[in-house]
Amino acid sequence: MAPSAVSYTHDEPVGSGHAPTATAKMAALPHHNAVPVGKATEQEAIEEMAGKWSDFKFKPIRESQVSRAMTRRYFNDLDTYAESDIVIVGAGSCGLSTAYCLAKARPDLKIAIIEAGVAPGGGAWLGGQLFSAMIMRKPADAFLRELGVPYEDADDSFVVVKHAALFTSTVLSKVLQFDNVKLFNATTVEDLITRPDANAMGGIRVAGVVTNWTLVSMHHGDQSCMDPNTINAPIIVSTTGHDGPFGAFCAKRMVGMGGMAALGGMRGLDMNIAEDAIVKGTREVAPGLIIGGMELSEVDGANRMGPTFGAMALSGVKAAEEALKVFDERKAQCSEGGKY
Ligand code: AHZ
Repeated sequence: MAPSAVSYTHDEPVGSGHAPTATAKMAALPHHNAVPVGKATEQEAIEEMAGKWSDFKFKPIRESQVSRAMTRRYFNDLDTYAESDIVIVGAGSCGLSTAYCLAKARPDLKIAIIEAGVAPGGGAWLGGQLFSAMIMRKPADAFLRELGVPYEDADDSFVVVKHAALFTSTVLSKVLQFDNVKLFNATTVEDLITRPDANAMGGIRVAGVVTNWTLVSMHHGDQSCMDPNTINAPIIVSTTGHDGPFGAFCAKRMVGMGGMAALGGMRGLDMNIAEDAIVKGTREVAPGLIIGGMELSEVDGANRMGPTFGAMALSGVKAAEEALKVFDERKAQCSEGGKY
């Protein structure tokens, strides 16, 4: 269970000209001891090493043990997640929030996250214009409390996390601790798996993703024939952000295949309109494909909100809800009579 968040307020008189100081200390989040899985030897506490560095020695290892310890697990994961229940494309603030809610609600589902970057987190490592603080408009502070992220209750309308990286590292670490989640980073979704569907626009529904190492994906122009890999899944949640070198990927691909109408294109910045619209609009845009976060602004022609992140968190909460609403129906459609 997530540790409870502690918020802090400041008691400087408004307009005193001083930066607000925390009266209650920032919460010291409990640092749980790591729990080893498959404990092989007696554990040593770090304190026991103190002052004994001249005799210090790591346990012996052969290089192939390291290679096998990594590759066996990775290839086992590729095998396990080749049939996933839900694939989340993009591990930005919206994708990670979606993953947290889904993994917590349904420990029985296999959830794969595909992230093009080496570092998951998307645009949520900094606030805005490379500043540190992350602003979340209320009521998205509820998600911070759920995660146990400390924040400053600065105003009636919004709260402040002292560094965006505190939010991102916390949600990321919680997501990765769920047994039913696998993050494949440095991996790009470069196409969608589709199936015929007479009732859907363009006659197709989405039934999985086509992946490749991002570095390979980036070199299709100058290296020939580098075929991809695939993951079958009844639900894809796409949160690839607004248009850019990688952004809005699934929306653009669906439009290209006639599975969705032309993109509305992200509009200029209006925080008030944008955040409500993204949360409310998060939905299944085509059978099997849910779009949330800023990718949705490209679909709906919604405004951008810039450096305020409440909508990304709550769009993730809603994306998870929408996914679970249609999961059973899409899974039945994708079972294909056990034929393929
Ligand atoms: O690397 C991308 C990023 O981490 C990843 N991604 C994009 N295309 C991908 C693909 N396969 C796999 N084809 C892909 N991964 O998706 C992630 C998107 O994260 P993000 O932070 O850009 O999107 P978000 O919707 O979670 O948050 C957007 C926050 C805002 S609002 C805003 C503005 O109004 O200007 N700008 C940002 C960054």
